[in-house]
Amino acid sequence: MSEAFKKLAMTRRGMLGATAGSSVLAATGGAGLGLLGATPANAQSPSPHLAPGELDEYYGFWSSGQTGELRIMGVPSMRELMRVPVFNRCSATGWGQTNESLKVLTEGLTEETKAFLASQGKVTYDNGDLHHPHMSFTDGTYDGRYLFMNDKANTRVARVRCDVMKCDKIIEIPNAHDIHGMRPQKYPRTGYVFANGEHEAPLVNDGKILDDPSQYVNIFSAIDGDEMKVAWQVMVSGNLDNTDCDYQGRYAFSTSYNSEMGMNLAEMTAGEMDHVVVFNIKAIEEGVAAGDFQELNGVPVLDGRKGSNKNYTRYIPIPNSPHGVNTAPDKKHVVINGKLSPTVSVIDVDKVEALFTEDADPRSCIVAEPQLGLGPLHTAYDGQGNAFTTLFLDSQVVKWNIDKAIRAFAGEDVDPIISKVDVHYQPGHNSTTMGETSEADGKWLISMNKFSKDRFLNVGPLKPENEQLIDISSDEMKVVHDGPTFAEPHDNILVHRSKVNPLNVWKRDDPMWEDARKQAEADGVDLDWGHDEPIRDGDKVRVYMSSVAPEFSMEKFTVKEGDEVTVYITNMDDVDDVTHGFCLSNYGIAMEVAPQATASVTFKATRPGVHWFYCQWFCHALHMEMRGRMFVEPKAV
Ligand code: RUQ
Ligand code: CUA
Repeated sequence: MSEAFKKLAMTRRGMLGATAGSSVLAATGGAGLGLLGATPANAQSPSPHLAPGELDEYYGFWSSGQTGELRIMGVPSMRELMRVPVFNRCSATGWGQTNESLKVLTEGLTEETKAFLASQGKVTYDNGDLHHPHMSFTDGTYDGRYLFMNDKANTRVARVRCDVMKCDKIIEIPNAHDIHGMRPQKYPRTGYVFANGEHEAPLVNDGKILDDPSQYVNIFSAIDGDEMKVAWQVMVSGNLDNTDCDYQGRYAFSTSYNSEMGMNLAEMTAGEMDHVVVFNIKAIEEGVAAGDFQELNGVPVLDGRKGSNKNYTRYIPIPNSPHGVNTAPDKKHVVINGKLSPTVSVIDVDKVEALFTEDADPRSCIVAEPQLGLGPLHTAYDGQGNAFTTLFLDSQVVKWNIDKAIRAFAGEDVDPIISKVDVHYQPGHNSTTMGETSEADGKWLISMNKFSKDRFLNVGPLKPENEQLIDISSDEMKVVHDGPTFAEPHDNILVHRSKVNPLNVWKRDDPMWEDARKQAEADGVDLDWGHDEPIRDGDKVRVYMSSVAPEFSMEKFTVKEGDEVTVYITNMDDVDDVTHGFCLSNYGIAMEVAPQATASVTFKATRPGVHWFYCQWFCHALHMEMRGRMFVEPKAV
C-alpha cells in the first residue's frame, strides 16, 4: 500500500461523500412524498402507484421456493428491491464461494451431512427450497432484528440480519426430515423459532426400516433464535405441514395432512379427519428440565405421540388434510385451513388449556367452522376482525368475519362471508400488511397465485407465477396489480417500513469477516489497507488488497503454480452505494465487496500465466479501468 494511493483514496472518498450526502437529502424528500402518495388523507382507496423516486410504505420479504433465496420487494409498488442469497449459489455476490459465506453454509451442518457432501465432492448444498420467511417478534409485533426462513429441500433453517440484509446463520435440523412450516415465537419475544419436519421417517433412519409405518415418526423442533441451536424436539404421530403459535407464549399449533401415516396418495387421503397438534410449551420445557427425553444427535427429543399420555401434546381432529395455520391479530383465534375440506376451523386459544388440565374433548376448543369455498389454504387478517382466505380450487380470495363465523357455529342465522374476489390463478399463500402481528393495518393483501396462464406474454412452457396486489381498505376487494415472479415464491410478509432500518455501509468491526480479521492480525497486515506483497506460508499464499474507486491497491501480484491462494479485498470507500466486485477471469471467481466490507475467496492457482482480475460491480466512470493482474509462475520443469 503506497502512501500515494492512500492519500488519493482519502481525497476521492471525501469528494464522493459530498455527492452522496446530497442524494440522501433527495431520498428523504422522496420518502415524504411516498407516504403521502400511498395514503391520501381523505381518499378511501390507497393508490398502488408511486412516481419515480417515491418510496414504498412497506417492505415485502418474499421467499423464492426452489430458487433458494430471499427477496425484498417494495409494497405497494411491487418493485423488486433486492435478492438475498441464502440456500442458493449466487453468481453476483459470490454467496457459496466466498470464505465468509461458506462458513455460514457449512458450520451448521451435522458431521454426517458433511461426510455425505464430501462423498459428492461438495462442502455444502447448493440448492434449497425456501418457503416461509418470518421476522423476529417482540411483544406480538415485528422488531426488525432478524428474518428466519426454512429450507424444505435440505432440512435447514436460516437467519438473515436485518441491519445488513445478509444471512448470518444456517443450521441443519437433526432428526427431522424436510423442514416446512416455520414460525417465530410472538410473545414475549423470538425466542423460539418453531419448525416442522414435513416428512415422516424412522427415528433412527439407518436403512433397517422401510415398510413399517408404526416405526415412522415426525419431529417438531424449537430452535433458539438467538443462538441458532435446536433447543428441543417433540416426536409426533402423523406428518407435519404448517405451524403457528399464540400471542401468549403458551402454545404452538401444527397441521398434519397425513394423520393416517400413509405412504402413498390413496393412504394419505383415506381419512375424513386429520388433525392439528397442539404443543404445550411450558410442559415441554418442564419435561426437558426433568430429563424426560432421549438424546438424539445432541438434541433432547420428547415423546408427544398419540397415546404417549404426556402433557406435551394434544391432537385436535380437523377436516380434511389441513394446510395453513394462521393466528389472528385479536390474539385469541387460530385459523386452520381445511384444504380438502371447504371449511376452516377456528380455535379459541382460551379454550386450549382445558385440553391439558381437564382432558376436555379436543374439539371443544373449536368455536367456528365456516364453509368458505373449495381448497382453503392460508388465511390473513386486517386487524378489524376480518379474515382473508385463499381458495386454491376456486381461484378466489374470500373475506369473512370471525365473529359472525363464531355466532353461526353457535346456531345464529348469520353469514360470515363478506365478499369474494377472483384471482389469477390458484392462490396458495396470502399476506396482509402487518397481518401476522398485533399491528395488522388492513391496507393491502397479496395473493400469491401458483399459475399465471394467460396473464402475461407467453415465455414458453415454463411460466411465471402471478402475485396480485389487492386493495382491502373496503369490503369490496379490488385487484390493482399483477406481478409476475420466478420460481417459486410461497409466502411473504409485509412489514411497515418504520420497523426496518438497515445500514448504508458496513461497520468495519462486523463479525461477518471475523476470520479474515484474525488472519490479518496473525500475518501482521492492516486488513483495512492491505499489503504490498503476498504473504507466503508454505504453499499457501494470502493476498490482502483494498479497493477505492477506481483502483485496487495492488496492480499485480505473483504466486506459484499449485499455490492455495486466498485473496482478501476490503472496500475502503465508505460512500453509499459504492460497491466493488472482484472477478478473477477464467478462474470462476467473483464476489461482491460492499462499502466498508471485507470479502475473501480461496482457490488453487493451477493455471499458469497472466490472469486479469477486475471489478465486476459498476462503481465509477473508470470502473472498466479498475483491474489488475495475477501472475502464476509455472512449476519448474
Ligand atoms: S406452503 S401454498 Cu410451503 Cu407455505 Cu402453503
Ligand atoms: Cu470498482 Cu467497479
